[in-house]
Amino acid sequence: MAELILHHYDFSNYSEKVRLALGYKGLAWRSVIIPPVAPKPDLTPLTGGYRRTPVLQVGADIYCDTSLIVRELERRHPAPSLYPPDGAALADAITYWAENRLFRPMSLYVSGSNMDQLPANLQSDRALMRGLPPPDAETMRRVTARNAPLVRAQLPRIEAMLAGGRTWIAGPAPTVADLAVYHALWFMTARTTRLAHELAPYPRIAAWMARVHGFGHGAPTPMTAPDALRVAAAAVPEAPRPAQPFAEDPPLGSAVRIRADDYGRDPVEGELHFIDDREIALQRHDAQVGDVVVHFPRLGYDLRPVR
Ligand SMILES: N[C@@H](CCC(=O)N[C@@H](CS)C(=O)NCC(=O)O)C(=O)O
Repeated sequence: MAELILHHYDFSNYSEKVRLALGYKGLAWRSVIIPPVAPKPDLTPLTGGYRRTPVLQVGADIYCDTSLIVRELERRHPAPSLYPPDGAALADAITYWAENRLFRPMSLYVSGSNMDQLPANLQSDRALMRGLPPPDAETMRRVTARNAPLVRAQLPRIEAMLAGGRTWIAGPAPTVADLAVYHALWFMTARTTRLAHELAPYPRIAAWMARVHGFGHGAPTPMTAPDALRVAAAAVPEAPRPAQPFAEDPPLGSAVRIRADDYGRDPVEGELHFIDDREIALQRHDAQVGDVVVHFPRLGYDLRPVR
């Protein structure tokens, strides 16, 4: 069976979500460390332009965005489940809240509080990724001050989610929602303990974070980026499952372009290879790695025909 290859870097919180999913499922995987800022010359041949982190590679199949990556891990390795039938829909909704409403102010508060610890070009890269001018020190100070209260206002709500003896966020068993809420909070103290005082008043959060941390990261072994490209070049993409398009979707085999609908909107072009209510996959040819299929979640991505 083809190996699971995760393209990631250590302080990436979305990568932490996937590393914990690999740990929960007890999986072995290969670890390719990618740059935290663009350009990413060893990733682009695989994705065709998508630059966000992490990316999962299985042979010549490339999975973008953690909302698809964790589901793909579940499809390939169903047990133990992160999407139990009675909790999965609620877990998806909580995940959406955690990664949009909670994490955005968190990332601004944390980055603004740790400016002296971050790679010099990180803030300008992230601004460019959102189509904004690079922030100066005064702008960062104001952004930090605006976002700290938005984080602080939400922490008691998370503590409340764990009230009444609840062990996990979305029900009696762990779900993807535990990973989503955890990675947003993990980001707070991943680089420095400067903001640890924000979490200190919440004993249930602390005990629950220790439980999620306990999933571990599975069994990673390092792989170089050139070796990952060689794996893709030597593999052929897996045969697609039967497509289940909506009437409005472009036809299979037609030329399409897909991009994130929020930030990091670099487009990827190819032929529509598979589509259903959760996933969109494009086949593309790359001079370095040959034919690859790049998979995206349906929600959060903008799909258009190329005319
Ligand atoms: N919706 C995406 C968000 C991924 C994301 O924003 N990742 C951050 C790193 S944690 C990123 O891509 N930053 C820019 C970069 O790494 O180039 C997902 O779930 O994978």
